[in-house]
Amino acid sequence: MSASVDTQSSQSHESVPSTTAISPEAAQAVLENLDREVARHLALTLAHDDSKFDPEYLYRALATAVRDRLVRDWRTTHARFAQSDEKKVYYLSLEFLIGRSLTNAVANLDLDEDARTALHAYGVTLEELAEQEHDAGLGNGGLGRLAACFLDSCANLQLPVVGYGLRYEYGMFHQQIENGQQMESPDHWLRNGNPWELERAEDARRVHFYGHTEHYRDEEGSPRVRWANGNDVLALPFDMPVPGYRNGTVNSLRLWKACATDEFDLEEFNAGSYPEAVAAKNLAEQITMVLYPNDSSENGKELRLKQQYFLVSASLQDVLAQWVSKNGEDFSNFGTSNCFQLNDTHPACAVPELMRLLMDEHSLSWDAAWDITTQCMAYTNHTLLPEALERWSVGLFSHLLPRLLEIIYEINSRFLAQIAEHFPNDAGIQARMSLVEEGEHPHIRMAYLAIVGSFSVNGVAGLHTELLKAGLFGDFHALWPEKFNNKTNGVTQRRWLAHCNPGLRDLLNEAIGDGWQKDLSRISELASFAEDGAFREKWRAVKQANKRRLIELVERETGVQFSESAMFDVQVKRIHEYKRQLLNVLHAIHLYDRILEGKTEGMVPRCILIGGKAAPGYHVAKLIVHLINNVSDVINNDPRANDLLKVVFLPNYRVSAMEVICPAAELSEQISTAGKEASGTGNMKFMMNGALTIGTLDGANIEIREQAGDENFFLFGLDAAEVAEARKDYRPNEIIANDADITRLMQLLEGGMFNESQPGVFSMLTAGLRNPHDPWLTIADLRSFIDAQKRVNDVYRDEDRWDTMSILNTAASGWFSSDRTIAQYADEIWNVKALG
Ligand code: 26W
Repeated sequence: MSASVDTQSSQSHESVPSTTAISPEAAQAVLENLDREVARHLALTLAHDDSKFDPEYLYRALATAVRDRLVRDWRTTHARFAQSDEKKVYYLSLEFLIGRSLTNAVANLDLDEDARTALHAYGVTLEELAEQEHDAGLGNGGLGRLAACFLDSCANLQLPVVGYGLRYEYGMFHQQIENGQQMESPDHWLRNGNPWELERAEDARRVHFYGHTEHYRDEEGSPRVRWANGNDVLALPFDMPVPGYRNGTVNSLRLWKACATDEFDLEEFNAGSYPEAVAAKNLAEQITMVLYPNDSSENGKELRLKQQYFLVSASLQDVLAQWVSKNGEDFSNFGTSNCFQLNDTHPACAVPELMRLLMDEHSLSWDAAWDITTQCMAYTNHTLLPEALERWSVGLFSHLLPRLLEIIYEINSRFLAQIAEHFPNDAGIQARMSLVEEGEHPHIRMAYLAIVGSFSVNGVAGLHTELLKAGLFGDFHALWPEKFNNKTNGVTQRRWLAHCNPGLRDLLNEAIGDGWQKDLSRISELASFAEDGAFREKWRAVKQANKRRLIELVERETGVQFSESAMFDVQVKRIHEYKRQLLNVLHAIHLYDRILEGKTEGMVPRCILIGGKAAPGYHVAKLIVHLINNVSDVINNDPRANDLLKVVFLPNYRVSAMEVICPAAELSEQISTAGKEASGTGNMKFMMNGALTIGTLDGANIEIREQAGDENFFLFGLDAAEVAEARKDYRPNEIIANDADITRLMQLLEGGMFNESQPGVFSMLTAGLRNPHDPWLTIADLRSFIDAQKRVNDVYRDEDRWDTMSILNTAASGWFSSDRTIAQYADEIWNVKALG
């Protein structure tokens, strides 16, 4: 190796010896037309023999050719980022639910025409080829998809933001339905390689686990701590490009893969024989093997804590190494030049880990390190469900991360002294606010750790933030009101409108120009077309075409035929009791009951589509999936119901399925128990695509209704305050007995109509509905829901009125662009400017 290479900073991606350096511009000039590049990659990069033409190869060739075109802007964006002294942001998340990348890159680089021309010769369309790509399903649901939308918006706004996450070998599990029940199988999304990632071995980091701490004095006599005798695991980064929309910016998402270090094998496993030692690599590599499929209850597993610390430690070391290579050991401006946004508490170990790195590795004092840490950490909460709040057992912590636990204890003792002073007369407050939940098995409260270590705490919709301030984090809000703020979620209109709904995109472009793709507030101009008959015709034609696309998907996946003239009534999201898929099923049974009773006058044909995954260990959620499938079987096989009602459970709901579903939906079901859904983001995708919402006053539904107008939203149910009140004296059995419709539908359900061969399988669900302590108050909202659905039915009969409402919903969706959300994070939390 030449001396000139040795002196290059190992941090710099630009570290190419000068004799062979190729500027990004020069590299770009080498590229030929896209069709030639595709042919070249097929023949040379992939050595594909095109006599047996394979679409999988063609996909890879096109993806590689498109990626080559991203590289110039990627390199210049990276260089600008590395050189700039402006503040930078790091979005730390255990989940990035990216979906597919090909068509997104094609659209953002404006390569649509070129790609179509290139594919013409192979007789394949871009849409067909895009189907070859496996979804990158590195997330569970809302929180993970939000992270992906945020990265897209940061690139669109040219903000200096890097995403940091884990490169799971297996993403969200694949869901199949057998005999009505959910079966999980592994999702090996990387099996055909991933053309969108670049491995950066030169930036590998080491992450330490287990061992113990040693306190000693350095040469100057200062007290120091070292973390000794543990195991190291190597963190190997893979970078994925995040292209901005036609603006020359390509940001980065850096995903870490866990690898064994050589020492790990040889020192720790020397006792065994060589093959066992090599096999032991598995232990280290397990860390990033699989995404945990829970989205609402923490399970306290050691491997999960390892994942969290692994992400946090590798990412913070990465940022610090870049800082040191530029600024040396001077950290005086670090806190004002960097911001870490914690996506829920999953990366909350960042607080003690940054303290550790600054003190133990860079010799800062506690006070200096604490000032920096609390200057640059910001925490987003995504859930009010108590069972989803992370608590790690002190025993586990001290075993796996002994140095971090010491630091957490020190943070806590200083914090408790502070609150004793602030609340001198409140005896219980220390125990309530302590970072350590005492008891036989003490636990660390990760949300409290995140709040104490951060300068900003935000909720994800107006109601959610208010409930956090008044309830869950009430004591903290009393102590530090200025820390709390709201950032209502959003979604990227580029994927969730322009890409997934090309018919509507073209119609919008024709009507109001294409400015909305970069700035969704422009979509309000659409409102002036709401009463325009000719425009409504076109609007309807687009929806019908999208419905035909969904009809094909449903038929392919389930064998059930939806009718184009029926109303498409859709609920897709994770299966959870609080999201009340059960309420939707009860309504479906009610409609079926009316059909059986012959009371169908004025009834509009409906196709009800439900999709979503249940956490593999969440028994009740799996039972709900089973019930939906059984109800679907009975109704779809009853000729009496045929023309009026279909119910389908669509298996394996995922990003690429939503791209077909939301453009076709007419009614969006957002029916959670008020106060439980932090925000929702599916609700926004449906609204953008012209669906009307039937919903409770929960999460961002409240803001959707405010934007669209009460008259363009189907409201039902108790609000959050009424829910709290109703719980005090809730008598579901009386409600059932006093309502003839509800009595009859419960008779169908409890009489075994949907489980003839399996008596009692659903009794847990029906008992839950009848339980006065049912936390979800499903029966309390059922009458109001049935009535609201009747209003939906009646409006749908008036096509023009429905389409006007639909247009007005899309026109009012500008607020729900993640560009707006990210602009608020940038101004109000991060204090960062565009690096144009
Ligand atoms: C520890 C297990 C676990 C894993 C994930 C608990 C909780 C989660 C997430 C917080 C669940 C989640 O995705 N929450 C959703 O976040 C969305 C984005 O802010 C919101 O729109 C949804 O309302 C919220 O349920």
